Amino acid sequence: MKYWQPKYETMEHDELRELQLNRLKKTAAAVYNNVPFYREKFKALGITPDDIRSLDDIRKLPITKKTDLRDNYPFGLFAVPKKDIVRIHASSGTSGKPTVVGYTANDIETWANMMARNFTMVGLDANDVFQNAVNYGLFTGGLGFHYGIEQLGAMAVPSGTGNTVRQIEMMQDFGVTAIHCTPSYGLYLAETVREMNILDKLSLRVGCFGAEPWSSSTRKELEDAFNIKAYDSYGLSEMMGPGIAFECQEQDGLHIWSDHYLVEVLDEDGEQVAEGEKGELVLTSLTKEALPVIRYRTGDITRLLKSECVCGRTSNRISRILGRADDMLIVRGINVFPSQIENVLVRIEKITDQFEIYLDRNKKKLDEITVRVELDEGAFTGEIQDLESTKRLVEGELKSVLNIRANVELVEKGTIPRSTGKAKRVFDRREAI
Ligand code: ADP
Ligand code: K
Ligand code: ZN
Repeated sequence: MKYWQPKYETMEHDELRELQLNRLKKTAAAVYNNVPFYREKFKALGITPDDIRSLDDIRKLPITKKTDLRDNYPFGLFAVPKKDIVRIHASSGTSGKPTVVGYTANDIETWANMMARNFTMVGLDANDVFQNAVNYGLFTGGLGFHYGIEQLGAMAVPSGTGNTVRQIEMMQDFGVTAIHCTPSYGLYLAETVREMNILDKLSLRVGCFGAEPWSSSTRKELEDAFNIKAYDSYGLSEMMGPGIAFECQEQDGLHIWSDHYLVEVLDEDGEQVAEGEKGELVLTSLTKEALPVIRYRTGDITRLLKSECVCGRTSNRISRILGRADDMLIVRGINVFPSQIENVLVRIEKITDQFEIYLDRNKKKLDEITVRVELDEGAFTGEIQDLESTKRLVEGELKSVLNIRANVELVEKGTIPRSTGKAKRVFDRREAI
């Protein structure tokens, strides 16, 4: 089987644009009628959903930012009654609270079909055994992939993260043919496979890697180490989760599903860039029911590519993600905003509000985050125990907000340079993967 939903995947351009326009009108009406935040925004701009007459009219619509989700935490942007929500997920917010996203039963079905499209696109089917080695729970990567694997009819192995040797045993024992994880964890798995010297006992054919940026040299490394084809999987919670854009077997850009999303790539002034130019990916959901989002600034830098592709799919295509437009860091696939860290630190008494963030890659090729903080004068009694307990307190608070472990390094007050302008707080010492 070549396509999962051929009607939509190969839809002729004019027909696709017409479908997009109808869906855009419906989405604009849904947010106008059901989400006070958007109704206010429309009013302030002096528009109503009736002003959408062509796809170009997207420019009339308001922009949505991550902070808008935070300001309407947790369910304020939902467009359906709570009883119609069957699941929520969450991702990192810019500070304090996470960003909560919701799904109706139809949304879950749409998402599962989108994932099944992706899997079919990279040559998987019901015969495959698919290990999903990412965090289950509130993150979208676990259940998002899981439902797609089941939709395809393949065998899901919900291994989650951790215990690398056991992960590899599972691959071997269950005859795993496809795996999903972050590219950096993929590199570590690959190294462990090499050490265990069992590559010839594995049946892997396909790897799907995402949640963080990676390069073509990492692709080569992963493909050689596992003897697989490695594909880039892109997504974000606000637009559903992973799988909204995915590479096909050409491995030359990602198909972004145009029947579900309207794609814009904008420059800093909010103008559409020319095809092939870099800009920020801005997405409008066209079919989401629970949380329709208009012109969402993803913060991700990409290029719009020609939509024609050898594989026959007619969707928009984008290049791999080239960077971020904001200060968001991605640590082990998890989004981290310096403002989240700042928010934690200012609430803790024994330290000053000066801090620095160091990012490194450890021997296992996994990201490590170290936060250097200053002890406040008078907070230190001279007891080592006291230092230990302060360090543990800060580490605990950071862990609960960031969802990943951060090392804390305590330094004397005055050690961190005070800046007169914008402080340089982040020192990313990781090599690109
Ligand atoms: P996910 O679990 O899919 O990472 P989040 O909403 O937590 O979802 O994070 C989304 C962000 O992760 C994106 O905006 C992007 O910055 C980053 N990201 C996700 N997939 C990729 C990818 N394939 N390449 C580069 N960055 C990615
Ligand atoms: K991420
Ligand atoms: Zn293609």
